[in-house]
Amino acid sequence: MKIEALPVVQEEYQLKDYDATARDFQWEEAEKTFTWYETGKVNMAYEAIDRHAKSDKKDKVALYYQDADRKESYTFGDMKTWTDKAANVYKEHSNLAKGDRLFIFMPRSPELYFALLGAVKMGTIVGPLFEAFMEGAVYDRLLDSEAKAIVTTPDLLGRIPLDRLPDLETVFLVGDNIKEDDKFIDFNKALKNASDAFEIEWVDKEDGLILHYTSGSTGKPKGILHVHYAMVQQYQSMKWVMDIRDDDIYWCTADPGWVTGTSYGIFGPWLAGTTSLILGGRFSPDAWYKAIEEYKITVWYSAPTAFRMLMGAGDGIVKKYDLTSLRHVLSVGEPLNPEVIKWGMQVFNKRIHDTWWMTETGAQMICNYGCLPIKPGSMGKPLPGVKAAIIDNNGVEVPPFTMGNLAIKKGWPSMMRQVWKNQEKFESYFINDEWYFSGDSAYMDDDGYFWFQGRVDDVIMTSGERVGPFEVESKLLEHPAILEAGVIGKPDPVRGEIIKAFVALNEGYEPSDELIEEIQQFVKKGLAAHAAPREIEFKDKLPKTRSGKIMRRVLKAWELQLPTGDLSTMED
Ligand code: 6R9
Repeated sequence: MKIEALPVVQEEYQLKDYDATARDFQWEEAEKTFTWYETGKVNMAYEAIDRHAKSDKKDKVALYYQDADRKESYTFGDMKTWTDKAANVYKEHSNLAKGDRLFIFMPRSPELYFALLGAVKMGTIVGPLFEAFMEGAVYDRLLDSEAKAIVTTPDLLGRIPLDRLPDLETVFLVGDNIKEDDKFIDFNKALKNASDAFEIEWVDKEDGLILHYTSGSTGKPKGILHVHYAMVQQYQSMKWVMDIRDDDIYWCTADPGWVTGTSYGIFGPWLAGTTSLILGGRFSPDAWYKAIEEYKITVWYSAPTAFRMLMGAGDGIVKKYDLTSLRHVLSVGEPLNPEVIKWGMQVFNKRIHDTWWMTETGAQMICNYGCLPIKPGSMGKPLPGVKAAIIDNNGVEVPPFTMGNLAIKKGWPSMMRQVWKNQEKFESYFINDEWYFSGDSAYMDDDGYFWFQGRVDDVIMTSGERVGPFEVESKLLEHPAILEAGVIGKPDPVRGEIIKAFVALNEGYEPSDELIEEIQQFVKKGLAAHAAPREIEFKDKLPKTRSGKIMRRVLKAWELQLPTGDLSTMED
């Protein structure tokens, strides 16, 4: 498939010369940005908040918060006050100490951000949870990490099986009319009464910061631990990938239950001293476009599933809003279909910059930069300082255009440091103590751009041909009838596997045999005969994670009538 690269559209980016920087850059240079480089005193919350509160950024807005009921703003000075108070709340009302685990289980609100950064100031390891988690998911995570405290709301309390969590000593409740005792503390009341003077806990660069649980295809979710030092890469990528500047108004749409909502919803932007919007509540095209218009968002980080939903809402609604403030639009979480990039060019007049990374990598790894042309459908090139390659199962690099394991040379700054209490699992990610195996399958072209194909276990082998499900899904999405598509390999006695597509239709389209035939022809003509799905099944909605990933393993389990495995991260 011939793909026209979208050219660079603007002259000046902070990353000016990709090739030269990729050749010469040393992480040591990025470390010099931080006060600890000179003082030796490290804490993520100091670098993200206190440092700015002591500078001329004191009165700059750090956080705009808005949901259906609240509309507030907090300067870096305010953020220092509230996070110091939160840290004092923990100090007064619990036995939390450095290295202990505190979980946060609540919808987005300013208090969530105070609670999280306050805990970081204590040297506590924070475990953020999606508010939609049900009891089983909450239990697994709190038990595995031996959590000592949790910040939650009265509404969610019923999903925390307190009697089965012996280590959980303190429950901070964010809400009204809280009945208090030794275990249950009224967080808002305590916050109001707490002193705003807190001696921050200095930690080691390699001390634990955040614990994100992520599900594999089998087994229990694993706790991925990141350390304070991750700031080096989170900050640097804000500059080079997000191209963030002092006067930007930045909006990351991700929930902090997902790594994107912490690395780039909390740490990254505030390390860079950025004004950041947090929009609470549920997705709605009107509310989202209105937020861009009202806050004059300049840099916007979202996900393909959200872009596809906006696309599905139609162009009529786009025209109601002024979106001209947008300067830089980025995407993460799933492959970014060329169709979506085309739509972005039409409605925002902007290229959407794809970024690839994982919970385990802690920060962006393979990205499209302002200073480089974008090849729609490609994830882009490695962050300067990061070495990515396609390797075979023995850890040997393969030639361009050969599909293989997407791997990263061990040792980038924001790399996970542990799988909680599971050294064996941690080690299983690495080969020859040299390469980190992402579990994604991809190829590299002769310009050094990487092209995602699917999770290694999603790649389809049909009549001896390897087919990446993403390519087929992208082609399916170009068909006017199709809103969402998920593609799997279905075992077949003759062909090894055949391609089966699950599709959800746009409004105004009905399932029919003619439509199946039409879609098959569409993929055959547009992509390749062997890539056309032999079976197509219509669904109202596809199973997705809360971060918007189509759960191909669930489609596969449905198809084969197998158990679906851990579903705790699936959206409602
Ligand atoms: C940040 C995040 C990681 C997995 C990853 C890959 C998929 C993420 C992608 C992408 C294609 C991109 N993924 N970004 N696939 N193109 N730009 O998403 O972390 O939730 O741990 O997921 O997501 O399969 O391996 P996480």
